[in-house]
Amino acid sequence: MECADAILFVVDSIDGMTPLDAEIADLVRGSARPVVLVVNKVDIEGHESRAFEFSRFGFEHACSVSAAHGRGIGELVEVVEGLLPAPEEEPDVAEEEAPKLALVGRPNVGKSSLVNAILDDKRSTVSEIAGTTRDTIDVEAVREGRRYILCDTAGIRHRSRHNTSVEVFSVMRSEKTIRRADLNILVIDATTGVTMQDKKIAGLIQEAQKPAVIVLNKWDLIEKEEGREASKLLLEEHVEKVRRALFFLDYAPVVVLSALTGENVRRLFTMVEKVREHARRRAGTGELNRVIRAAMERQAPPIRGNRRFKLLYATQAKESGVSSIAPPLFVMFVNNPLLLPDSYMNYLKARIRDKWEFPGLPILLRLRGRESAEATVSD
Ligand SMILES: Nc1nc2c(ncn2[C@@H]2O[C@H](COP(=O)(O)OP(=O)(O)O)[C@@H](O)[C@H]2O)c(=O)[nH]1
Ligand SMILES: [Mg+2]
Repeated sequence: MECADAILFVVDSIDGMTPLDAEIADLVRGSARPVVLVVNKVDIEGHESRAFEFSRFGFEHACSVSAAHGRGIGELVEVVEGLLPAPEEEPDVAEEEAPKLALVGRPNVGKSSLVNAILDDKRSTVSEIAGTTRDTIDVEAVREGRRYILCDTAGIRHRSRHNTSVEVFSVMRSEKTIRRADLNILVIDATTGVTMQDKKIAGLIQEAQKPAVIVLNKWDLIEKEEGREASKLLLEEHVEKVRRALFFLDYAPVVVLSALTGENVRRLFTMVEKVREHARRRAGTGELNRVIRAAMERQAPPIRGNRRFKLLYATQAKESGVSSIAPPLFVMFVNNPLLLPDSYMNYLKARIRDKWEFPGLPILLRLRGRESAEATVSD
């Protein structure tokens, strides 16, 4: 009790109150620690009344649970969270590591032009980074006191008749860049729209489960073609087309801009910051469990071989230090991870996204079983 931040005082509702319980209650009261009275073995709603006699102990916080069936665990976790000391202050933004923003996309979509547009922008100050790899050219940009590292996929300038091998090569290089990045900026040429190769690169981002923003570049050419006013009306349509073609990267917001004129480049950074902010957000355990339980009530998980999936509780994991823009990771403690199909995992992720949005971020959901050490991760 001395080294605890909080004490869970567990009693057995089937045995009822015993003299030993009363003794322990006195001990616990003298500990000067927050105490939660946990009345266990309340397996069904109808047994709630068994918990009443323990209210005589007079503890401020009490929960009835069934450890065997996972009943009331989410509520218990919520109560405990409320009693624990506040988490340590978030680190100062300025002290944070600069996120690596990779510009990826097929040749000639305007990646290097976009880097130059950022560097030319009065709001940026820039310095090249020593030790740049062969695959990318990295530069540091500072905007409004925030540092970023821009990784431009080095151009493949030599011409080749074996076009396809060059393309495969560039996709392979993209893969490496994508995995190294904290956030990928997938550049698409607005005049051509999404091509097969764009889809391949987008697929790599999705597989790598990386934060992403899609840039629809060369908008000045659409304006020139259609006229400024008319192109405004076309904007939604173009964005919709990109979304439909890259539906599997649905978490990535789309920013329309022109690297040539520099128009809307600022919006790209606003978006990157928005993604970063959401990466720092944490869903409260209580609310998360309510959202997931409501989703499960609306649509129950399928039964597999007469075994029913059971959720004990869910929580958002802390994964600090992994990346300055880490995707949100949720862990669900369940009876058996194998009982939940991927389609249902995706359903739950969609409900989490309805509630917390997480723009630009893939939602990671991990199941942890209590019957065995098995755990599965879904994309
Ligand atoms: N009109 C227009 N041309 C652009 C834009 N961005 C890039 N370009 C042109 O597209 C070509 C390829 O650009 P580059 O930045 O080298 O593409 P990268 O291969 O993706 O790095 C160059 O001729 C650029 O001038 C843009 O926003 N508008
Ligand atoms: Mg280039």
